[in-house]
Amino acid sequence: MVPSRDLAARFEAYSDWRRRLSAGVLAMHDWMQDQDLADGQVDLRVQQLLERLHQDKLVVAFVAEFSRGKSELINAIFFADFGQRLLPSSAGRTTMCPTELLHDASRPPSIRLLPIETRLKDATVSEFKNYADEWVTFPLDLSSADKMGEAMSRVSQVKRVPVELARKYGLYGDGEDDILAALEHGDEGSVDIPCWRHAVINFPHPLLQQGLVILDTPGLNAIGTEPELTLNLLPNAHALLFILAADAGVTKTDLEVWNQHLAGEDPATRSGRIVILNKIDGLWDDLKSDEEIDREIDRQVRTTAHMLGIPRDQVYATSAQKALLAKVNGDDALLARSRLPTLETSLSQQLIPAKRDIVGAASQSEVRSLAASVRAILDARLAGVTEQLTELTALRGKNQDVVGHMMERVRGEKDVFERGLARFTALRNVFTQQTNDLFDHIGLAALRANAGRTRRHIEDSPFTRGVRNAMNEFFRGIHADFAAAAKQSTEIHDMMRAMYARFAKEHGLEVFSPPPFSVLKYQKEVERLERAYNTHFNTLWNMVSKAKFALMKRFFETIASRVKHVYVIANRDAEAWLKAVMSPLETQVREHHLQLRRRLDSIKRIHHASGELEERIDELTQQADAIRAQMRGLERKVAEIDAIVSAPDLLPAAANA
Ligand SMILES: Nc1nc2c(ncn2[C@@H]2O[C@H](COP(=O)(O)OP(=O)(O)OP(=O)(O)O)[C@@H](O)[C@H]2O)c(=O)[nH]1
Ligand SMILES: [Mg+2]
Repeated sequence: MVPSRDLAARFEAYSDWRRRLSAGVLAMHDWMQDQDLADGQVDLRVQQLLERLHQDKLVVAFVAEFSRGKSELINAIFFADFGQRLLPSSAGRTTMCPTELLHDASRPPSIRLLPIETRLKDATVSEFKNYADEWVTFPLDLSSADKMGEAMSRVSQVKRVPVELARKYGLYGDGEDDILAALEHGDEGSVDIPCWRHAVINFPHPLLQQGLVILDTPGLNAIGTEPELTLNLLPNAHALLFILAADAGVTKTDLEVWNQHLAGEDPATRSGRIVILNKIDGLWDDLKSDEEIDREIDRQVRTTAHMLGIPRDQVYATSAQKALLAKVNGDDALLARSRLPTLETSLSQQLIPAKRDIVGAASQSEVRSLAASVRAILDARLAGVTEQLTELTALRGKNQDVVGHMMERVRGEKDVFERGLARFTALRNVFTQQTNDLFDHIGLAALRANAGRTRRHIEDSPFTRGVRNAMNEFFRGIHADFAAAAKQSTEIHDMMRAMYARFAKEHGLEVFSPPPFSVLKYQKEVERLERAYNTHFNTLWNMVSKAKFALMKRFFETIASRVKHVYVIANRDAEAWLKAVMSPLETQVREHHLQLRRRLDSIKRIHHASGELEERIDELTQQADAIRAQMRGLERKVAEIDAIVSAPDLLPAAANA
């Protein structure tokens, strides 16, 4: 079995697992609906869980200096089936813009390109993704590998423009370390720049259809000019593959790329990093024995690991070019010699199970919390029925007077409770007010105002100190927002906890302790952005002298757009939390009210016709049994989902061999 099939098989098994998990969740939801146990809140949460499972992506990014063989490696691992090179790969700078390969079934196969001119506008690449008219789209003809290769070759298109214009785009400066210093210079005062800022290739490759997203990046400092890459695409990738070339060794610029984009401060975030020492075919020397060659490769691998400060087994030696050739020609011996199979196996073994664990744990915890909310309703119902049963059983053989007395008591209880409902309504009003305050702190309006202020400050004072102050102010504002939100949510939490305790005490309801809301996650993410900003600020500032301003503004817009994303998630989470805190109380109140009415009802009936007592006791016993059966049914559904989550992969036998 060819190991790229192993990657495909594992990925297919992972998708299959996701499908089974979705089916399990769907079955649980169907059952809840059948049993009349799903309300709007449950429906919504199930919907969201299914969507998350469906859209789940695995992003693998290739990062390196130019000409190390990123594009060739992607061709060899993923696209050898096409019998030729799909992504352009050649000596010198080839890939000129970040290129995402993915599959989006809602669009026809195509390559979409964002013109470089958009660098003059404030919006970020992710924002542009929402506006189809900003992109130039070419269809992909899947029946012809030649035509596909031709369409994909556009990612290396350049055009000659006056130096002044390149400067405006933030692509050209005067210093020695110009971003694109290696660009071809034309006649006096002109320079070649990339035609496109970003490319999205949409095509139905089996792996991409399963949710794999490949990110190919351009080498040579170009990463730094597109903040979208540094701040968004790379940090969010599940795996980063860093490529070095055996013929070049670890150069100064390789180290710069590594330190800026891959090294990371936190060892935990370094887990998805894989280093590839490519072009080992350069060491294949006919005058040396295989052992000598292996020793030489091993020596280079050790040096590389040492220079990057990583364990030796995190470095994989390969020849992308020979692997592609071998796969195209079906030459197994050459493929083995290229060592690509070892890399592919380890990629699929490390990446996919880790991803599966994360998705499985998240889904399980969501299912448990859903089941718990349904269980709480069932518990309340069972408690109500049991109480009625006790009451009625005690009436056996009692005379009408006693029954009348009891009716009065329950009626009194019901009246007291209904008067208590006024307090519940008052609480709802306070809750709504506090909720509004919470959203004032972390609402998008607050962020918009803060970003607007920062933009003005940057424009008013476009110097190092001015920009730094403005940015520091921006982050201070955000931290203050989240601190205020934390305080507000604690107040809400305290109030609700007190309310639950009081209801439980006064009406004999079950004590529920509402979950707290933590803003730590958002604060951490903002801190990460702030760190990224601090790391890249100086580099950017020194890189371009004249284009500084345009670049800085774009840099700020990217950060602002990431922060906006954090706010959006925080808002969504806060909304879900508020529901989780309030709706059990609403359910408790509703159920309790219903039970009081039912109790009163059945005693009334018995009061009027005493023959009904035994009949009513039977009825209630059956009801209690039915509720218990529902509880068991719910447990079974959760156990079924647990079993799916932890089931071994359904790998085709050959992939395990
Ligand atoms: N000998 C040899 N050449 C290779 C190997 N892998 C890639 N190359 C060649 O190296 C050159 C650069 O490869 P690319 O795939 O374009 O490199 P890249 O990292 O994508 O470069 P940019 O797109 O410019 O950032 C091409 O001519 C490839 O054919 C290899 O394993 N062995
Ligand atoms: Mg390339």
